Amino acid sequence: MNKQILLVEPGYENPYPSLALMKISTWHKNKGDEVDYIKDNAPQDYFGYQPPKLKEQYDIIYITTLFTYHFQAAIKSIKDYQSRYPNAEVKVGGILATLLPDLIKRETGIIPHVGLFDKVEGCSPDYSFLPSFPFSITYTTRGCIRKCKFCVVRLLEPKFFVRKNWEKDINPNSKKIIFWDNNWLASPNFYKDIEKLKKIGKPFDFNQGIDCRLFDEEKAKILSQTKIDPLRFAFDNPSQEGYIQNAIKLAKKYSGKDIMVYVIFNSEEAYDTPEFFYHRINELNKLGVDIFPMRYRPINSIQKHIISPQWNSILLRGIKLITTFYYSRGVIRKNRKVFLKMFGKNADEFKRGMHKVYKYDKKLNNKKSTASL
Ligand code: B12
Ligand code: SF4
Repeated sequence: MNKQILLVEPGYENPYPSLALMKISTWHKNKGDEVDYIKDNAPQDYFGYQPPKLKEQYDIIYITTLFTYHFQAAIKSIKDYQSRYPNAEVKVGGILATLLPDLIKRETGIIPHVGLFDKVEGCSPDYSFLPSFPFSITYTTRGCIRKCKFCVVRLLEPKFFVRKNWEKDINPNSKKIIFWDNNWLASPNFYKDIEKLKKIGKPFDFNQGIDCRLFDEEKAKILSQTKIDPLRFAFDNPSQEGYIQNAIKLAKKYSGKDIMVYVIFNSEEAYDTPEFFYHRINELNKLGVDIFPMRYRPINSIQKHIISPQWNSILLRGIKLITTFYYSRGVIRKNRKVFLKMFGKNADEFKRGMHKVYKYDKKLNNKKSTASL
């Protein structure tokens, strides 16, 4: 008999829908089951999503989880559906569940699914719940050949492997393809993928970045002939020193594409100091690229805002204020003059500047709160 399936995306804020649930949906629909998809607290326009009329009964309820700091929202959804559907089999999985399974069990009594769900890995996403979603989402590989300590991929996807036929995940109506590969350039299928991408002809974005240590003249040339937009790299740790500068120079030699570089900071690594942060953003700004500073989120706790031993709240607040209020959407744009004004000519000026911004903001906020009393 066909089963009644409910897929639940908890009520946290996330820029993209759950690819995991979209795959699980296809898997069940292929078996002839009926599937409803619910996004708790869905924003006003969630890609044309219309909440379904929930049924009296479901056989299986799949609840996904994403960032560890979404813990409260995830637990709330799990408990809500457990009490609303006491006879259903409630399954929980995803990134938070994989990283902190004991916490899920303690709060809800459910032993979550840990790691990838092999049966659905090969399924294409079901885009039908989100009629105005403008993208196709896929990945050509899973895992990563590197094991950076601050990154959780080594725990979520311990094996690096290639996914065949990713092209079947493409929604013909989509405007752009978004790839969530952790390290595409490590793929033995890189050249085959390029051929497929040229044939498909849509713009595409490897939005987790590509590895500057594996980027060379040939790849720069080949990528310049594709619709990759933008080109994203990362300058996270000292092993990328020299490679990132070289990759940017090569990319610029062959194309005028926008370049964006992620810079993680505030991790617990000994090298992750404010001085090294300044060094990285200064190097990148000198090379004329956009920078996306990315504050480290702990991978083994539900806290969002930790302050690592090398950092302090004043510097972190200063970076946040400048990148969100002076620049926009967290991106340090390439203008050199503005950069020097905002971040200074060296690490000492940078630190002093952040203190000034912090104090100024505090004064402003104190004034505001007195005014509102
Ligand atoms: C895509 C992605 C994003 C997207 C958002 C995703 C979304 N849906 O909105 C974008 C690019 C915006 C993003 C941003 C950020 N991200 Co991010 N992101 C990812 C990424 C690359 C893939 C996640 C994904 O969807 N994979 C595809 C699906 C199919 O896989 P999956 O979810 O694992 O699901 C599988 C299994 O878990 C299982 N499963 C899932 N659900 C369920 C449910 C049931 C019931 C069952 C049985 C099985 C099951 O089945 C699936 C198939 O095998 C991961 C890294 C990674 N490789 O996982 C980082 C990751 C999740 N991101 C991370 C971080 C830190 C961030 C940022 C906070 C970074 C920052 N400091 O700014 C920002 C947050 C921005 C914001 N405003 O929210 C960290 C999370 C760490 C943590 N502590 O939680 C990760 C793990 C990266 C890392 N290298 O450490 N991210
Ligand atoms: S190279 Fe990137 S994806 Fe791979 S382990 Fe390091 S941070 Fe994670």
